[in-house]
Amino acid sequence: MQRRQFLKGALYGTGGTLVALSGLGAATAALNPRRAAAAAPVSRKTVYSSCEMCRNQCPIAVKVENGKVVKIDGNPNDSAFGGVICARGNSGPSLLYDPERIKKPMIRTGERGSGKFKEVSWDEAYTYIAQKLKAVQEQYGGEAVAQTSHIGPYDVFFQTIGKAIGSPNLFSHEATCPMARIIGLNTTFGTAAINADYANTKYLLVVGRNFFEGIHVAQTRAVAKALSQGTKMVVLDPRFSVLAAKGEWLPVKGATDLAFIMALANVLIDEKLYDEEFIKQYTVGFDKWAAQVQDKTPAWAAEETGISQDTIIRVARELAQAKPHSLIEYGWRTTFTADDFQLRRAIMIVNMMLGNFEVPGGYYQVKDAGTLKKVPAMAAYAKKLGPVKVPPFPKPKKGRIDGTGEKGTPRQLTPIADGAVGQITETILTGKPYPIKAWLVHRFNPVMSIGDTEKTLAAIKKLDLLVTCDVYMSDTAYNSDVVLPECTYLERTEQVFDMSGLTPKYVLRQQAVDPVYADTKPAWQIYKELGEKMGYGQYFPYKDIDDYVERQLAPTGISRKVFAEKGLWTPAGMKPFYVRSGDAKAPLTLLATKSKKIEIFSDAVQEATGAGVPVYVPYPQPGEGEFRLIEGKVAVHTNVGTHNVPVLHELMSENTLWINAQSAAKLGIKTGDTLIISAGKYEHKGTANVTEGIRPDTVFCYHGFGQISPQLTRAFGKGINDNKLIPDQLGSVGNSITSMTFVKVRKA
Ligand SMILES: Nc1nc2c(c(=O)[nH]1)N[C@H]1C(S)=C(S)[C@@H](COP(=O)(O)OP(=O)(O)OC[C@H]3O[C@@H](n4cnc5c(=O)[nH]c(N)nc54)[C@H](O)[C@@H]3O)O[C@H]1N2
Ligand SMILES: Nc1nc2c(c(=O)[nH]1)N[C@H]1C(S)=C(S)[C@@H](COP(=O)(O)OP(=O)(O)OC[C@H]3O[C@@H](n4cnc5c(=O)[nH]c(N)nc54)[C@H](O)[C@@H]3O)O[C@H]1N2
Ligand code: SF4
Ligand SMILES: [Mo]
Repeated sequence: MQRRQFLKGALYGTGGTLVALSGLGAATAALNPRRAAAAAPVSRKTVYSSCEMCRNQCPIAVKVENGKVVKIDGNPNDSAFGGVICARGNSGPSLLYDPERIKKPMIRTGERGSGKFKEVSWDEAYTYIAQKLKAVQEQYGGEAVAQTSHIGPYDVFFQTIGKAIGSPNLFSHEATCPMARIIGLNTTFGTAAINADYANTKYLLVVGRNFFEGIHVAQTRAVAKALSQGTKMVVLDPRFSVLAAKGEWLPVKGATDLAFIMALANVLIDEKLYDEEFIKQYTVGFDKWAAQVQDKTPAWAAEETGISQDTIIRVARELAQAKPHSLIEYGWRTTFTADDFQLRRAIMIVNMMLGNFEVPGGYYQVKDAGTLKKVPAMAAYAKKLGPVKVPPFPKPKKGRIDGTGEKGTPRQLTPIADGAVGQITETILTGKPYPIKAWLVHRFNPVMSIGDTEKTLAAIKKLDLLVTCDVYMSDTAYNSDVVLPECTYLERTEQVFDMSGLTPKYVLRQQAVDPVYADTKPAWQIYKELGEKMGYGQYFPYKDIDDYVERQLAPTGISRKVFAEKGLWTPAGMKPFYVRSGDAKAPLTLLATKSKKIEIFSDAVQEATGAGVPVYVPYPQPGEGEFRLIEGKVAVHTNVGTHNVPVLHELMSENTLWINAQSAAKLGIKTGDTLIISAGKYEHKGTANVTEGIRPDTVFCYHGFGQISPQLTRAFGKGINDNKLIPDQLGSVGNSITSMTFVKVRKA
C-alpha cells in the first residue's frame, strides 16, 4: 500500500483515526471512493477483534472482502474508544501482507548473529528446542531456563513451558515500562488497578508523559476531550513534546520531578489548601509525609528543578482551586530514575491531598466484573471469568536470579510475576547467582529494549539456546538459534481479556482471516504443541483456543455470540460508577491494603527501603560538555516493533537528535549535520535537529530506530539506536533506568 492510499484509507468506513495526533500533520481527511464494482461477486464481513499494533489491544472492527483485510476501524460498540484507532492501528494490513514477515520456523546454521538459518518443519523445531532444554535442565537445573515476553494473553501458554520445567526465572517487560508506577500504586492502595478519569478533570498536571504520541486511544481521546472543554494542562518535560505544545510547558531539569511534587505538598500544607477531611478519613501516615516535606519549599525546589518558585506556588494553588476535579498524572513509562517508584508514590500522595479519589475527574479503582462483588451497590454486575484449571507445577528449587521477592530488600516490592528483566544479561555474563543457559523470548526484543545493546548481544553469545517467537526477523530473532513465526493478531483468536474501567468490560480477539502464510501459528498452539512434545501435555488440558474461551465464559453465562456480534461484553444498563460521587464519605471497600486505608506511610516500603514516605534523593546532573540523553515514543511507531512495517516506515524512517539551539551554536552544529553521540565506550552517528524545544543540558531522540537486523531491510541501520548508548542500569526495585545517561556530542 502506498502512503497516499494508506492515509486515504484511514478515514474510510464507519470509524475515524487519530491521525491528527500523529504529530506529523501528514494526514488529510479524504474519503476513499469505494472501488469500482469488480466483475466477481464480493463477500464482505466485519470481524470484531482487538488490535496488536501495540499492546493496548484497542477494540477494532476489521473489514474483510473476499477473505482479505481491506480496512481496520475502531469498534464503534465501544464508547470509550468511539470507533477510533490510531495510525499504527490503521496500518495492520500493511503488516499482515508484508512479504518480509517470517513465514516458517527456522534453525540457525551459521555463527550466532550471522543471519544464516534453514527453514524447518514445526516438528523439527519443537524436537530441537525440547532436546536442548532437556540438556540444559539436566546439566544446570530447570532454573537455568529464563523466559521473557511483553506481558500479554500468550503468557499463560508461553510461561507454562518454564513453569513445567521448574524455572523461577519468568520475566515480563514491565520493569522497562510501568513498574515504578505499579509498585507506587501497590504500596499505597494495595492494588495497581487504578485509572484516571481524564475526560472530566478540570486541571491536569502531567509529569513526563506524552499522551499525544505515547498513545492509548481511550486515554488520548479523554485528554483531548478535557482540553477541548477548557481544562488547563501543565506539562513537566525537559523537552517540548506534542503534549506540552497543547498546554503550559515547564522544562524541568531531568530526574528532579520529585522535588517539584514535594514542593507542591509543602505549599498545600503551608497554605492549608489540602483536603483535610479526606486525609483524616481515608489515609494513614500523613504526619510523617508533612514532616518530610516541611523544608521542601518552593525556593528549594526552584533550585533543584529549574522551575521558578512563583510557578510552583501558582500550580499548587491552581490544583487546589480545581480540587477534587484536578489531577496529577501518575505516568506510564516510569523508568526515569533509580527510585522512580517513590516519585510515583509521591504523586499519588499529593493527589490524595486533593481528595480526588473515586470522584469524577479524579482517580478511581477499576470496576472489573471480577471484584465488583466487593461494592454492595454494584454486586449484581459481578461476573467473574472461570479459571482454566491445570495441575500444580513443580516448585522451583532455587530463588529468582534477580532477588525479586527477597524480604528486607527493595526487591520485596517487585511483583514476582514480572521480575527485573534487565538482570538477565548480567547473570548470563557473570553466571551469578547461578548460570542461565537457555532463554525463550516471546513478543519482546531484548536486544533493543533492555539497556545496552552490545551487552545483550555478548550475553546471547554465551547461551546454549535462544528461541524467539516473533512476526518479523527482529534484532533478537536475528541473533537466535531458533525462530518461531507467529501469525499476526488478524489471523488468530485469543482468550477473553479484561478491559474494565468505570464499568466492567470483556473483549475478545477474533480471527479475521486465514493465515496469509500457512506455516505461521498462534502462540497458544505453538506452546501447547511444544509442551506436548516435552511431555507436559497435562498442563494444556484444553483442545484449542475455542475450548479455552468456553471454559472462561462458562461461569459467567456470557455467550460467545455477544463477541461475534459486538466484539465486547459490558453489563447492560450500568453507568460509570465512582464510589464517592454521591457520598463524599462512602467507604472504599475496594482498597486492598492491610490497613484498609490509603497508605501515605507504607510499612512494606519502610521495611524494604527504610523510607516509608518518599524521601528526596538528588541525582547527578550532566557536567560541563555533557547532555542528559532522554527518549520517547513517536506517534507512528510502536517501541521497536513497527519500523519495518511498510506504510509506517514510509511515514517515518529515521529519528534525529534534538539539541538546544544555544548548545548547538556553541558546538557549531546546525540542523541536518551528522553528529557523533558518545556515552562511555560507545559511539553512535546521528543527525542533528536544532530546536528551542529542549533544555540546553538535554538531548532527545525518538526510541526504537537504528535497528540491527539486516533482515528488516527497510528499517535496518536507519537512525539512532538510543538503546546502544543507554547502560543496563537497574533501579532499587529492578526497574530499568533510561533518563540517567550522560552523553557528549560533536560534529562528525
Ligand atoms: N504511538 C505510540 N504510542 C505508544 C507507544 C509507542 O511506541 N508509540 N508505546 C506504548 C508504551 S509501551 C508506553 S509505555 C507508552 C508510553 O507513554 P509515555 O510515558 O507518554 O511515553 P514516552 O514518550 O516514553 O515518555 C514520556 C516523556 O517523558 C519525558 N522524560 C524523559 N525523562 C524525563 C524526566 O526525567 N522528567 C520528566 N518530567 N520527563 C521526562 C520524555 O521527553 C517524553 O516526552 O506509550 C504507549 N503508546
Ligand atoms: N532505551 C529504551 N528502552 C526501552 C524503552 C525506551 O523508551 N528506551 N521503552 C521501554 C518500554 S516502555 C517498553 S513497553 C519496552 C517494549 O519492548 P518490546 O516489547 O521489545 O517492544 P515492542 O515493539 O512492543 O515489541 C517487541 C516485538 O514484538 C514483535 N511482535 C509484534 N506483534 C507480534 C505478535 O503478534 N506476535 C509475536 N510473537 N511478536 C510480535 C515485534 O515484531 C517486536 O519484535 O521497551 C522498553 N525499553
Ligand atoms: S493504540 Fe493504536 S496501535 Fe495500539 S492497540 Fe490501539 S489502535 Fe492499535
Ligand atoms: Mo511501555
